[in-house]
Amino acid sequence: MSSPLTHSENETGKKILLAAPRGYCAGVDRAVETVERALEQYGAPVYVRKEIVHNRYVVDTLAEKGAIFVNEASDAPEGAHMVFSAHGVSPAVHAEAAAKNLKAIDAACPLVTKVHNEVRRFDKQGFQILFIGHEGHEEVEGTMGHSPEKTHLVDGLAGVEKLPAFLADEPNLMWLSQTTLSVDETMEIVRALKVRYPQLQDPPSDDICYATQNRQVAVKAIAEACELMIVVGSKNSSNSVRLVEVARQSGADAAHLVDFAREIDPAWLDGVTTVGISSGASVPEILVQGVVERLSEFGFNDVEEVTSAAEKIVFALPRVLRPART
Ligand code: 10G
Ligand code: SF4
Repeated sequence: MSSPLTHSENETGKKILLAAPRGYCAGVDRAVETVERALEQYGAPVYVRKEIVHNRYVVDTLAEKGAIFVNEASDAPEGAHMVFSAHGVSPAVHAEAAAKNLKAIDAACPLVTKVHNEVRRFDKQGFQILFIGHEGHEEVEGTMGHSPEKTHLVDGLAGVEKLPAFLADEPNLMWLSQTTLSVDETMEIVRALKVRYPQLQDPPSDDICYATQNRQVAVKAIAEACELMIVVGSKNSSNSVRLVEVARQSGADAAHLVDFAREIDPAWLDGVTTVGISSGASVPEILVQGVVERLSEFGFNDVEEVTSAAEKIVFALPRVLRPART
């Protein structure tokens, strides 16, 4: 999408590089549509456990349509419709919902469910699992909840030292991870784990999902050319925060995370000719276009999209929300 402007029309020389892929992944698209369809099918209110995805705008928009966001399944009234967030939940949360006769709809991304299944499978096969992820994140709580006794959290490189001593003598050790981590940082942690546990086995497939990986590669492709990188995303969005880190590590002079265009500080643009833009997997494109429009007020009118991968993956909605076959 190179701008049609000639050099003389765009004398500022100021340029925007738009990373692609960016924004919504297939799991987020499915989860947001799950809440919208549930509202259409059952009427408001529909309860949602935690933020359906970690994006302020998405949550506020769904709340306006009649979704009620609660912290725990038990916070909804008896018998209500409840959607579980895209980050996935543990069996204990399903049990809590059943105890209140909730009509639960699980919007967990199928790629998170894949990790849940791996955890259960390796637990059954007698493995202890070193789970790389961020403490307190909903996905981590949900995934580790599928085998609370056999999973051990590794949060960052510092987490390697904190693992219990008995694991050194454990012959069956496997590592798995949260889906939205930095690929480079995770590999660094795995190398450190293998020094400490030479018997550690690799999982059969990547847990860091295609969307996380593609967005990081796309940011790396433009970072060096950018004096400033703006990543659109919320502060509690793990994958969005990772994009800011990747931008800094890959050569952008500065990188900032914003929920909305209005948060851009004009001082960030002092002396800047090339701004990179990306957005996390939970971010609607309308917010990115808001940033492009705001930057045009500062003379950034030349927009070039730099595409490093094509994404075609789409996930079917939860079965109860699919149209009945005729
Ligand atoms: O990046 P995190 O996990 O914080 O979530 P998000 O809602 O900002 O983005 C979508 C990713 C997931 C639903 C986690 S699999
Ligand atoms: Fe699924 Fe990956 Fe999106 Fe998470 S970030 S919802 S795992 S596609």
